[in-house]
Amino acid sequence: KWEPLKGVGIIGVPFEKGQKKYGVSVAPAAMRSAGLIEHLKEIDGLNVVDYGDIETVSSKQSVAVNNMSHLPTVSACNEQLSERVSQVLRDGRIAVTIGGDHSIGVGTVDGHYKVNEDMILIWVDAHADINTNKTSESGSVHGMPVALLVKELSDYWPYLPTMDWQVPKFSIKNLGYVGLRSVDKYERLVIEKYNVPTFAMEDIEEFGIKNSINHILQTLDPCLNKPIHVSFDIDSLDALEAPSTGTPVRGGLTLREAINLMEIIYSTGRLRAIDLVEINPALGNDSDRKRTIEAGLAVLRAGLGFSRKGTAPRGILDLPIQTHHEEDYLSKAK
Ligand code: 4U7
Ligand code: MN
Ligand code: MN
Ligand code: MN
Repeated sequence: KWEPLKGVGIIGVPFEKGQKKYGVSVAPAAMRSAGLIEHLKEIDGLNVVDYGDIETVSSKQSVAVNNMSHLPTVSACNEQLSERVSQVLRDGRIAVTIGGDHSIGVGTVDGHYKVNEDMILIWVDAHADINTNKTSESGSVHGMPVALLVKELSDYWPYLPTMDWQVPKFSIKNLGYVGLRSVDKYERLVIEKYNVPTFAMEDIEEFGIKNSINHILQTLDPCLNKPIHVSFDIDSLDALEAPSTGTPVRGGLTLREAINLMEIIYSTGRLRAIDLVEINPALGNDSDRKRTIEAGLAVLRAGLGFSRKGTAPRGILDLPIQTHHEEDYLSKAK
């Protein structure tokens, strides 16, 4: 079942219609110019293929669903994205998707589910993103992706024009949360009703990040054989670590905790998809922007096998021997 992985495939999603602020759509370009591909290629033995960006176009369809902004446009983007994620996974690569706002989680998880129905989903976020259009206070779809995906909530939605391509089949029993600290009342109701394994910030205080993620993995996948999808919202990090994001909440994960979380998930050998969303390079000053992008890169690298303790060169058992050629002396003397 676990054919050897060929490496990773990168997908950019310059999309921001799932929320109201300008700028999240610039993140894939900002991450690429910060050296995303080069940094990932530096990870020992990792083969990286860039699958490019999803074309995001504003839908001409004018159907409007109550309290759900830009649904046709969100839907069109996700339909393409789902296809692309499936493609990357079928190519034998880990699908790494760079958002974009978190509404794109609909497409990434749908695309993963279509390739492997066994998948489990770890939603790392300050927010639960499990509102329906009836419970949302904002009408922004980036607060609704989980509710759109899970089959148990399908009866709580009206018919959604343009969304026929997406049939919610993923079970809420395969979902876990890490990092929550801004949960709406009805979202909490859903978490309790379905007993979703949830490590909110206060739970992470109590158990630590390592026990928290291990508990979720154990609960969702006791036989330790299911593919893992991590949907990582940069606002799960403390606002001091990742200030350039649309809905920052203070008191979040440290970068160390997030790196450790990703290292632990990587070490299972079963991580098959990572979404990195909600980085908004248009918010904050240069230093905020730089810090947020660097944090995102560090999270990705940890999830793809970068080791903080270093990696010795492959197949080499000793350091290079000194050769006292004349040229060496000459070049050193210069
Ligand atoms: B994000 C919110 F009301 N719950 O639904 C909502 F607090 O993808 C926030 O996690 C959603 O950044 C945040 O609008 C969406 C709000
Ligand atoms: Mn989110
Ligand atoms: Mn969030
Ligand atoms: Mn946000």
